[in-house]
Amino acid sequence: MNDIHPLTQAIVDGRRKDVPDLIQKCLAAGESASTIVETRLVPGMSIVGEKFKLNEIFVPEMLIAARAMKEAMKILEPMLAAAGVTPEHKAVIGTVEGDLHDIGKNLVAMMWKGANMEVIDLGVNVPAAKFVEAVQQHNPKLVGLSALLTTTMPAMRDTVKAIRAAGLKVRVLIGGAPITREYAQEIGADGFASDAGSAVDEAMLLLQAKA
Ligand code: B1M
Repeated sequence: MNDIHPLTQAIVDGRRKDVPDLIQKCLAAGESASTIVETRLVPGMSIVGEKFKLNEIFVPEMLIAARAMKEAMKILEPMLAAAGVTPEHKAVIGTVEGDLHDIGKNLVAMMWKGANMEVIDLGVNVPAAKFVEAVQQHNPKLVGLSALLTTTMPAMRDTVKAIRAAGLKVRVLIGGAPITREYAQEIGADGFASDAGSAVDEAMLLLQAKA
């Protein structure tokens, strides 16, 4: 059985060039920009996340799908803004101090955007104080920390410590190749995700959990 909407399928397949036409068809059929995001695009990125988790697709396919999603959002964002629709949640993300790896972190950021979150990306080599500053400035409910090196795992611990010491009411989700759920517990993070697909599920769990 295949009842996937053509626009959802175009996102899953990463067919960026087909996206504008398919969006116009949805709009012509009377769908609002927010309906298109919620019922056509976000489900597409969820399928991509699932396939990635199951090793049915890999990083290149995921990046291509995320590019198609970006193309769709480029068209729809002005309409959403005009209609006063804002993303449901806000998150800050970055790779911790001393670490320059950003491919995985970028994938997580893209998947979060695909799940209708506003994502403030601080980039790489981000000191703990900069995370604290960003949380104070943007007031997100979620902070994502990425680390790819065993040598930068302590910077992750320092960042969680600094966020807690500043008394900020924010959930911290961590990930990266050397990171485990046990390590997340050890350093007082609220959650852990092993890949970009799980990072969406885990973020939603944390965002819905009561303080
Ligand atoms: Co680096 N590097 N690297 N490197 N590099 C690794 C990580 C390494 C395992 C290679 C190896 O030795 N086998 C090794 C680390 C060893 C260790 O610490 N145990 C290593 C090393 C040693 C280094 C240098 C020290 C090398 C040197 O200079 N001597 C140096 C360090 C620089 C620094 O950061 N200060 C270095 C540099 C680099 C490049 C700059 C050349 C480049 C990075 C380019 C970039 O990111 N823009 C690079 C790369 C590409 C790699 C490998 C080959 C690939 C990493 C990658 O992008 N994977 C890597 C070896 C490997 O992993 N096979 C390696 C694909 C990406 C999609 O996966 O990032 O794991 P990943 O992200 C996943 C999950 O981990 C998770 O979701 C993602 C998607 O599924 N995830 C999160 C990640 N962040 C998350 C956050 C979350 C949730 C999930 O919540 C917020």
